[in-house]
Amino acid sequence: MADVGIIMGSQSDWPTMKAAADILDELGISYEARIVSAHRTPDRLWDYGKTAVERGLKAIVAGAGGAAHLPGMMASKTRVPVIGVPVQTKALSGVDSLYSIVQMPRGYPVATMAIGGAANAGLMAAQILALCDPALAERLDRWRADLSASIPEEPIDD
Ligand code: RP5
Repeated sequence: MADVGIIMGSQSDWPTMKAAADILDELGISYEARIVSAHRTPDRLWDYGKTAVERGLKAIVAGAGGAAHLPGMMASKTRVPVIGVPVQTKALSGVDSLYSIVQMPRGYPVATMAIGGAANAGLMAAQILALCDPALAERLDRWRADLSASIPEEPIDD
């Protein structure tokens, strides 16, 4: 059984959303990746949201582009926290996706990441899970310390 669901509106979102999967792999967190479109497969969206709690999902990372209704619709269907990733688009550079995801009405929040911010979505899911998983918390602390240590104090010429 997976702890995190990574869902996206289209196969074309996967190159973006894979960054969330990569982070979860690094941190040893189980996940499933599914194509669930708000517009093209609404029944799949409904079933996914309806069964999310009973299937044991603890966070859902949802990415979509353009008229990006997937994260918000998923948040309306389950109390599992939904982390939204606006996928970059050609016509409007992903601002359309961002606005579609971030402006949720009171009662149904989506934790919205930056445009293309799937890696941070994976980290946010990890931080939620770490609240109740001391071993994961330790791995996450180490991951953050390693990142910090990799930043040089002084810039170098190229
Ligand atoms: C959205 O429309 C998807 O999330 C995707 O970002 C965008 C384009 O989808 P495709 O036409 O590439 O399938 O539903």
